Amino acid sequence: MQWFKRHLMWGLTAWLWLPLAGAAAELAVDNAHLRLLPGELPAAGYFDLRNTGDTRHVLVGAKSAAFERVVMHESSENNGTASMKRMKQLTLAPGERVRFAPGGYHLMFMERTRPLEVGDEASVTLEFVDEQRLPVTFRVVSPTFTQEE
Ligand SMILES: [Cu+2]
Repeated sequence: MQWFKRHLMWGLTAWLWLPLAGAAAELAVDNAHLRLLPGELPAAGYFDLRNTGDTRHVLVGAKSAAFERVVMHESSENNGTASMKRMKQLTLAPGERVRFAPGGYHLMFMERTRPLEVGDEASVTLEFVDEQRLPVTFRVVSPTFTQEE
């Protein structure tokens, strides 16, 4: 019985880690930062996401213990009016690189669960189809921060 239990545990551990290892090995994130806004306004998450593998990956959302909810948005401008809409998923082809940046794709972090200050780090998990997860550390930046190219 002891033998069986140990092998069952190893089996479960391997099973839990395989999808994560698969995603983490084929996806890379650069320049992850979270722009705070005053008061209760949502914070915006920006980053570069690269698919370094040879299969496609589909981003479906994100989670963070520091916020109640995280949603994916796409900003657009029509006749001078800025708006944003909810994105359900974003597909990255093999070798594709997608930039989450002001005026385009972004993550919206709603309702802080704890105080955050400029200079802090926030742990975020990017979620992909097939239960794949990618942990990313976001640097907390000020409302006026603009990324250098
Ligand atoms: Cu938004």
